[in-house]
Amino acid sequence: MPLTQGQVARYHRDGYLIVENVLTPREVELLRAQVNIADPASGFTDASGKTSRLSFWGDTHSTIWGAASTCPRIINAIRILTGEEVTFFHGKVTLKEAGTGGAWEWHQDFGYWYDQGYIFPRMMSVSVALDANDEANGCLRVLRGSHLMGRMTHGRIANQTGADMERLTKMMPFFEEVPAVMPPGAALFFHCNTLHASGQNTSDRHRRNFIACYYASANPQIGGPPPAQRVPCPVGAEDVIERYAAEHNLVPVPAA
Ligand SMILES: O=C(O)CCC(=O)C(=O)O
Repeated sequence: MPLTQGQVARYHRDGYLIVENVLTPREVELLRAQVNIADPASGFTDASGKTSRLSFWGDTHSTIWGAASTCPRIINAIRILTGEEVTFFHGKVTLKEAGTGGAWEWHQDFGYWYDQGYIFPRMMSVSVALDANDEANGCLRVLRGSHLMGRMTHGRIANQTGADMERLTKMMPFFEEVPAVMPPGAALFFHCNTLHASGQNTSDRHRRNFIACYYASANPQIGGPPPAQRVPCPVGAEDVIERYAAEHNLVPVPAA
């Protein structure tokens, strides 16, 4: 899945890029089977009290999510879009349950990664749809081009980190708000300063996505290891997800 020059240019102009068929239907089914809907551990509450669930992973070898973070259709796109070598940062599975899943407030990821000491916003994420993402089940929404204005002040909104809403409300008319409507297997690549949010899941369908985050290996971090010691994110085999599943006897779950 090489990106075209046009796609790369659109990413730099808009701060995001949606690409379909990044994962195959079988890869999606294998990953979806590993989302633990019953896991009560990881709720993030929005301003109205509804909850989205997140589970995190921190390496590229001990889970199928780590393996997926090294899938060449993902990691090579990340390297092309950042334009430099990248290191795996962390990943998360987001679950918005049918009917009850909560919203994510407007924020930039660099709004809080900055507080972890990263000097430059040379960091980005990919959110891969494991279910169809649409407005009814709370798809991600992005403000086109907002990555170009730099980092906003962030604070706490319920138990999430959100952008300064007083300023953002006045800024919104200057941007186009784009819902990231995606079929399963599609991916939203987005810059760490792109403002994004997502609504509540008012549908009768779960919304499951996995998000993998990366930083430029040469991006210094206050208190972190020297950039020269950073390990570039491995690039897995084309069938890295299927191989991981076969080695660990994981079985797919067809779409509901
Ligand atoms: O998955 C979503 O709807 C939003 C998640 C998000 O914005 C984040 O984890 O930073």
